Amino acid sequence: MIQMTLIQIDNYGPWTVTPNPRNESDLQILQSELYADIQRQFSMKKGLVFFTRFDNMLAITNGINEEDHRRIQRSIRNRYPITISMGVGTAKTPYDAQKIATESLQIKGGAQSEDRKEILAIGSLVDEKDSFVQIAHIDINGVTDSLTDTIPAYDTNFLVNRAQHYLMTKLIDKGALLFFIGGDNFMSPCNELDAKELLKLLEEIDDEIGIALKAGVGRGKNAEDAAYMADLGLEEIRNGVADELVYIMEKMG
Ligand SMILES: Nc1nc2c(ncn2[C@@H]2O[C@H](COP(=O)(O)OP(=O)(O)O)[C@@H](O)[C@H]2O)c(=O)[nH]1
Ligand SMILES: [Mg+2]
Repeated sequence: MIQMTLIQIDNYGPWTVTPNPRNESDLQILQSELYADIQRQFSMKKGLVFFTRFDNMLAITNGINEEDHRRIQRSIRNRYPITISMGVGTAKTPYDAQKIATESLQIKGGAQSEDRKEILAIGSLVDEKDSFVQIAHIDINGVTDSLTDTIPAYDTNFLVNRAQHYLMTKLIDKGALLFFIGGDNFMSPCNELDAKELLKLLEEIDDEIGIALKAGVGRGKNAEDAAYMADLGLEEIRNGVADELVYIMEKMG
């Protein structure tokens, strides 16, 4: 079972334009500082946050309990001009976990409701014995030589974005999510997806749009271990140790 938390800024839309529209650069600074802050706090408990839309972030939070979530909310309230609400859900697949997390929060009020403030809506929390996270760290082959050092920066960015869209489209059918994490890298929380299915999907994308991908897959009891194992798996492929496009590594307990 994977546990996911939706983190949502309360009433952010209205705040950005009240009393007058705030400078976009200031909003960008607020959003990126909030992301870094929330990442730091969840990572202390071995969680992992994806910036997603910045006003809405999704995190893998296996092992993080109610009081841990509340402490983060209080700390943000004390230091920022905004507050955050959270929804928590657990399921066999990451897609279903974030769906439950979202629904738990949605029934407590809208994102732009003036009455909804610092809600913590827990659908469910994962038990230690059932805790399992699988993450694929997916990377585009040879981006630096073939793109970054060769074509205009914006064109590379466009291509990375296209790869992301294809990956998201195929992964969602398997109950898996996909997040851009920088450079030419993506992370996919993908409990329940087996290596064969992932390999097939990467090969399809290469056939369809000519973008060659590889993936390290990590498994663990929490996001930190799973992501680290995924990184190690990817290194095996990069170093040519694993003669495959998908390589799995595990650390349970
Ligand atoms: N967030 C993140 N970015 C990475 C990671 N590894 C590489 N990158 C980024 O991806 C770029 C390309 O790296 P890499 O895929 O190793 O090189 P390639 O062989 O040219 O595709 C780097 O310049 C970084 O910006 C990683 O583990 N996490
Ligand atoms: Mg690469």
